[in-house]
Amino acid sequence: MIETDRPVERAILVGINFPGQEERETEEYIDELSFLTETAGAEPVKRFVQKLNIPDPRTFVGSGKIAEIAHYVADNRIDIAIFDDELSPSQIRNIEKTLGCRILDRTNLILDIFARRARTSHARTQVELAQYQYLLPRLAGMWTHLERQRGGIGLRGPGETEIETDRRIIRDKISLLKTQLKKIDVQMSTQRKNRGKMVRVALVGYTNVGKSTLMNLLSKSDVFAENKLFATLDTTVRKVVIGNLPFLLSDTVGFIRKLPHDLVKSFKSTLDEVRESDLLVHVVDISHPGFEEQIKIVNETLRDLGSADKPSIIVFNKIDAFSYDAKAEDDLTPVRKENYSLADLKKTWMAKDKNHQVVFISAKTHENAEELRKLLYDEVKRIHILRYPYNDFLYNDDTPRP
Ligand SMILES: Nc1nc2c(ncn2[C@@H]2O[C@H](COP(=O)(O)OP(=O)(O)OP(=O)(O)O)[C@@H](O)[C@H]2O)c(=O)[nH]1
Ligand SMILES: [Mg+2]
Repeated sequence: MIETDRPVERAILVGINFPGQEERETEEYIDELSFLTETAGAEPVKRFVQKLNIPDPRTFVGSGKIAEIAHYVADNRIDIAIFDDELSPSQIRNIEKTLGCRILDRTNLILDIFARRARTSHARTQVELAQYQYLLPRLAGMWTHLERQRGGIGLRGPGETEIETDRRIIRDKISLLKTQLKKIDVQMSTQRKNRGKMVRVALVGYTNVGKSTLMNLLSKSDVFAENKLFATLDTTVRKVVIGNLPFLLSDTVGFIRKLPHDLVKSFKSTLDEVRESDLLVHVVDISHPGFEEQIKIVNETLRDLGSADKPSIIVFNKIDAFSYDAKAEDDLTPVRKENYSLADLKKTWMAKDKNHQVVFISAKTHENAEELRKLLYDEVKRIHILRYPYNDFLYNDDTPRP
């Protein structure tokens, strides 16, 4: 892979602190936006947060705030302003006019990262479809932008015509990509059917929680893992054997807060792996301060995929990186989230979630990996017996267990 030596673009981040949202929460959201920005290859230079009930319909943040941001942009050589929510076409137009730099919203940023990360033609086709779908309603705004760059020549009439031409080209492109994806879908579903009688287990979870690292640990394979968001876009499937029991394990794209809807739709065949699996292994990064909200978002996304009711195991990963503020004995202030120790969290989760098996591990140091293997063995065996009651050649009670 050749990286070109473009100077790193300087970005500012803009978010809203909505009613009912703690400041700490908003900070965490902007932290994530900042991580996304770095993953996309730009440098986050400054953050602007405003308390608002709803986003301003014209400029997302209020007019005073946008003027303050405009000053900062002018004084500090800012290339891009990145907004934490999806902007409407007219908001993009208005903000661009005021700030005079490139405007990106969260959706656009995520699409950009997916586009950079897509390696196979399948992933590229899926991302491209989502990108065109995002672009279609926003063409008018882009045209104004081009017009302005040309110093206003071209006037209104011809401009509108060109938008129509562009729209038609993009619509054609969208339907072409959809046809291509349908073909790929058919191929992939045939491939999946040919895998024979094996229980299928899917690793799911928020992005960057350690799914690929866990895949490598369990399958002794070498899947790409790194400390960036969306390191994995394509699904990898490996045969794993625990004790005498083989099953298929798949690693797939991670979820995130406000995952663009078009992206979820166009990643249908990638996510079919999740939809068609027999068991979900929901990986959670317990060292992340927002892990509880991440669990919620993953569960919502699973519900969207129609996979919320599948049997699942919750794996709390990264226990080696977990830290907490131990409270002194004589400290009488109320216990807060950050005062919970790992033992406290274990107790709480096991009590709270009686429907799921829970295990605490480190995919990095392999701590408790055996406990997870044992749990997987039991669950897969249970499902295997339910699904293939007459197929008992895989094990009998004399064979060794892990
Ligand atoms: N400290 C610690 N780091 C871990 C652990 N497991 C994974 N990591 C690190 O977390 C980062 C993300 O790991 P990945 O395995 O790429 O995570 P993923 O869930 O596959 O991420 P995406 O594919 O980007 O959604 C990497 O830098 C890993 O080295 C762990 O148990 N402890
Ligand atoms: Mg991964």
